[in-house]
Amino acid sequence: MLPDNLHKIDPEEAIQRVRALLSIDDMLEEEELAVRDVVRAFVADNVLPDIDKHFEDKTFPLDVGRRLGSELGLFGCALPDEHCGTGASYTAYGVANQELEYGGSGWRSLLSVQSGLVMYPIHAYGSEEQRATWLPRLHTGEAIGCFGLTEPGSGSDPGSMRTTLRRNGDHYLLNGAKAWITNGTVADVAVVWAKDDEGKVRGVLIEKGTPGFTATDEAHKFSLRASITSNLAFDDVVVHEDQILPRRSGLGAPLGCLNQARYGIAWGAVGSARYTFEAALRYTLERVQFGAPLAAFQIQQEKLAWMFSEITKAQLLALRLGRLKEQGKIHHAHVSLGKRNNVWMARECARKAREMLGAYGISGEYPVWRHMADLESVYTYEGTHDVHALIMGQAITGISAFRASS
Ligand code: TGC
Ligand code: FAD
Repeated sequence: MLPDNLHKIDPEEAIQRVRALLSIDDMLEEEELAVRDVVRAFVADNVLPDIDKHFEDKTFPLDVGRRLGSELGLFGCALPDEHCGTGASYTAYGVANQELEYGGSGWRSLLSVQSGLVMYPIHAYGSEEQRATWLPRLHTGEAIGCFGLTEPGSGSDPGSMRTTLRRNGDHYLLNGAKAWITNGTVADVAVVWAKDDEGKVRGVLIEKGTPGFTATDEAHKFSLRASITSNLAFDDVVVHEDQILPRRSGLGAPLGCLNQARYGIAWGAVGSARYTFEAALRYTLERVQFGAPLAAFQIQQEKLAWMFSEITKAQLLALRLGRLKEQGKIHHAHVSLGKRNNVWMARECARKAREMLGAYGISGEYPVWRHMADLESVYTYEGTHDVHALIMGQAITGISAFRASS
């Protein structure tokens, strides 16, 4: 028989109470709250019901994914561009990432890649013609894009890429390979980074079906299974001048895109952490061992208090980044701070939640495992946790520690 006071706690009521305690609603504008509500409803109706099945089957429902564009207008929504911008604030865009990653990291990946890694370079570095051709279709989700920077031999060090863009008469030839590319096999357009004859990094737009361009899916993957990850190969692909992004060259061009996507991840990770925190709270209130709900034991409460503290700090950090971005004051070291801290925090929350659920922590019935597995990719892509420490270290000290000294 349980003591009376331990019977009375309804997990759903507890979750509502904790959501109110975590709330930063009074720091958000009306439009930002409206975006949150619309994306939250979309996730409840269209993502949560079958994401675990997609994770198990290693599939992603792209037709539903396109609706982030056609119905919600999220793709590229914060870009100040007549072809796609909706006037949404960067904070509204961040909040959308947070709500999507509550559902799953693969859903936030779709938004990050499409908006930050495909639409941003076309908007910021593209010609007027390239912008008019691609941005409207990418905005509605009619077209899907991918971003090819990483190669089999070049990950954290993209400056060592081997893909080349060589002049050949009145055109160029693209040769090389890209690895671990989100949405590579389904993309209508690939933004590919390659070195030209002078060794300068250039961005080129390659359409699906171009002769010499092939894409295949990554076969063995235990993380981000409900997301498409591909390898791209380029064998003497003919590239015309109008496919090259004309307004920026050098490694800073792709890195500028990463600032956009990393910003979205800093917000998204908070959503994932909220999911695993709520799962742990629900489980420990329901599960009775040694005559009481697990939530009544001090060790479990300490873990919940840790998650609550870190989620609170992380969402304040994300909001700070949003406001800095809107004021044009953000430095890429701020973005590294947000990506690094918030993904670390979400990964720790997922691990704690998994252990708090005991055996159920590895079961698809309580999908904490899926978040935990997906966060291993998020911790690695868009710059690993340690690479972001080095980026911040360089900003703090003025000394680059990327290369081993001889
Ligand atoms: P370094 O010499 O430091 O910099 C080269 C040039 O780039 C400039 N720069 C930046 N510009 C804009 N934004 C940034 N964040 C920048 N960081 C550096 C820099 O000023 C310099 O410009 P210039 O004009 O002097 O030439 O470069 P380095 O060779 O020492 O390398 C360091 C660096 C920054 C590349 C490394 O720290 C790094 O970031 N590595 C991580 C690579 C990465 O994040 N790859 C991500 C691939 S895309 C992906 O993962 C998508 S996942 C998608 C999904 O969500 O599903
Ligand atoms: P490495 O660079 O080989 O690093 C291995 C380890 O060494 C890491 O722990 C790293 O922190 C450490 N390390 C590296 N350099 C240093 C250093 N100087 N000092 C100390 N430690 C160091 N890429 C794209 O271009 N487009 C995409 O759409 C894309 N999507 C992805 C989707 C998924 C699911 C995954 C897993 C990856 C994706 N990537 C994508 C690739 C991703 O960006 C790279 O995996 C990432 O940049 C790390 O590169 P790497 O895997 O080659 O690791």
